[in-house]
Amino acid sequence: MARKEQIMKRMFKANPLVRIAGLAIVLLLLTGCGKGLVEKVKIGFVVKQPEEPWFQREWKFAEQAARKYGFELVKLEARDSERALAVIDTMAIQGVKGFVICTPDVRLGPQIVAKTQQKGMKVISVDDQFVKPDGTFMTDVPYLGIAARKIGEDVGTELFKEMQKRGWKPEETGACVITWNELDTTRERTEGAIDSLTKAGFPKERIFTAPQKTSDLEGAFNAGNILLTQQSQIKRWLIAGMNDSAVLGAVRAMESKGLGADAVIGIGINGTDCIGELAKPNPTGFLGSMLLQSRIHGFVTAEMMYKWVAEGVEPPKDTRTTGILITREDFKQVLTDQGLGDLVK
Ligand code: FCA
Repeated sequence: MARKEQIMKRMFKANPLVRIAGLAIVLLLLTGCGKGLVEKVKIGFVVKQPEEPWFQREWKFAEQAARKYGFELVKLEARDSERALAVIDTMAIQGVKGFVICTPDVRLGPQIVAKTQQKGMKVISVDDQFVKPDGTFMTDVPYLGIAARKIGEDVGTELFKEMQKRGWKPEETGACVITWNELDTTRERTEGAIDSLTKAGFPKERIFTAPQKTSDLEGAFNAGNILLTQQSQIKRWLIAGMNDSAVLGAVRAMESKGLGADAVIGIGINGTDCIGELAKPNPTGFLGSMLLQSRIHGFVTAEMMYKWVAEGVEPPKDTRTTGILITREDFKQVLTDQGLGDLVK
């Protein structure tokens, strides 16, 4: 051992180049410039409603991307605007290079972008697209969302088909559309459902919109209740809404008025937030849901951000995903095929 040390000492003395190189390595490590050599890239994933299974799935799939590419995923929730801006600071301090966000308020877009740029980070918006103060979209920020109108139209088409299958007359049926018009992606869904119902021949005057005050099941329940009190003469209903929670809330409101599976046909959107409902031993008024592709929303956005940060590959500015109908009969199989098998185990 002593001999080894002697040799080292002699080497250092003898070769100034070795000494300089050694000194440089020490300096690099001390100043943190060598960090990249040992530390993983950090990517953030911020969601507005972490209690919704939809957002939990996005996180889960983003984690798969983190494992595949070897980056670190920082998951954060932001239920309001203040928190959304605060988490950008948190991420900057943690050394996050870029993040994916479903913002609690799309009008916060310009502030999010300004803060992100100021911190030298990158941002991709998922699900809910940022808007400018004049209400138009911030199309320069990469966005991945759903083909909202088409998916809404499909809800309307399926509702109409099921109504016909049951032999209900449109003039004896009502359509309850729970709306959330704060967001374009949600407004387009319910507008699409209304469009396709009317195109199929459902009477326009029998379509009733009921706005949610809060974007959760309770908000939809209250909206549904108000409508049912106003239209108590209608005994058969179709239900559409922006997502599973919206339709489930209205289904619960119908049940509270004694209208069950034989009087109600509801179709949700997301497919992730209605598993318990579809698994119930007895059918309810909730017929099914348009299953969205949470894998693409979680995995692909995180992957895009990683490639942008680590390889300089710019993500596409606008990506849209589609949905497929799941019902009590096939949801277990379809979810398994879509990589969501753990939800139905
Ligand atoms: C919005 C809704 C979510 C989900 C997502 C794709 O953010 O709030 O429930 O439908 O779009």
